[in-house]
Parts: sequence; C-alpha cells; structure tokens
Amino acid sequence: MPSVTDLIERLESDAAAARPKESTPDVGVIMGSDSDLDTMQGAFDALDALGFAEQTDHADPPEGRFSYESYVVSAHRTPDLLYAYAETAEARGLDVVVAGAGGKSADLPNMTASIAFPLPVIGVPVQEKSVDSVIGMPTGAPITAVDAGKSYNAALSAAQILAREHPEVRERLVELHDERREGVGDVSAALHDLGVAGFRER
Ligand code: RP5
Repeated sequence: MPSVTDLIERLESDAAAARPKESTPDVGVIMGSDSDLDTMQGAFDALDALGFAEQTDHADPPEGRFSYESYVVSAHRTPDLLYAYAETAEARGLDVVVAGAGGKSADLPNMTASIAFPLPVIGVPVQEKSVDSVIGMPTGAPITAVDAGKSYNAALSAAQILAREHPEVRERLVELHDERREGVGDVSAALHDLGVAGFRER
C-alpha cells in the first residue's frame, strides 16, 4: 500500500498533469478517519443517486461526465497530507470538496477550506460535538456546513454548486427532488388508506 508520502506525491503529480476537467473528479469527499465512513456514506449515496461515478484513478476516468473521489485525510495525524490535498484540489480539477470530521476538534473541514480557498468546501460535522469546530470560521475564511451527520445534504449542496455551470446536474437535482416529494405522497396515502396497523405490516 502507498505510504502517506506516496499519497502526497501522487496528489502533486496529478495536479502537475493538468488533465482536462472532463476527465477529473468534480467532487472530492474527504474524511478524518475511516471510522467516519458510515456517516459520510450519505454523501456517496447522494452522488450515486445523481449519477456521479466514483473515480479511483485520476488518470483513468470512469464512464460518464461527472465523478467524485474519496480519501481519508487526518488533520492531526497527517497535516502534510491535508495541506497537499487542499493545495492541489483545484489543480486536480475538483470544483468542490465535501469534508467530514468528528471529535471536538474537527479541524479537517475548516483547514481544508482555508488552504483550498477559493474552492468551496462543505463541512460535515460527524458528531454533534463537532459542530462548533466545523462552523467556527473567522471573518474572511468561509466554509459552508451542514448539521451533524448530514453528509447527504452536503453532497446535494456540492451538486447545487456544479449545477450553476452544468444543466445536466441541475436537471438530475430537480428529478431527485421530485422523486423525494412523490415518496412523501406514497407514504401519506398508504398511512391513511391502510390505517396505522396496516401501514406497519405492509
Ligand atoms: C477525527 O477523529 C476523525 O474525523 C474521527 O471522527 C475521529 C476519531 O478518529 P479515529 O480515532 O476513529 O480514527 O479526526
């Protein structure tokens, strides 16, 4: 397996390759630990639902125009990897980063936002106790953030940013929104028409 130093070199070399935007990931999803993966799964679910593919090799894009990548980047255990990820993000073709971290000192999202500026970063506090440290940025150093655990919404927000430039992403967002609306109609009618007991048994 590659070492942290190898990963840093990989990021720098991908940035230097200056590949066309169509072949690089559009959304970067990073998290402070693989123990965050279950919470961050919502981001992947949303991106999958929107038709994004996962890109696992920067030099070998998947089918389809839109893709995302994922890495574990620990602000405290690998600050050099954090710096390299954030500093190369724009040159590697990313348009937006979703960054999740837990604990009381959840520094990955806000440090990524500081270093990657002006690239937008959407922070996901992995736990309730992480909220203050994710949203607490000083004036002039912005981050957008969602509520604790709401990684699905973070990915939707990332797609909203992309949708300003890409009508296909906008269209898919509207479709997904409509599907969610119809889902409420389905359960509402089922609850009423089957009754509570019947609804629970269906
Ligand atoms: C944070 O510390 C991570 O984002 C994670 O939520 C938390 C605990 O990490 P592990 O000790 O499980 O690796 O940096």
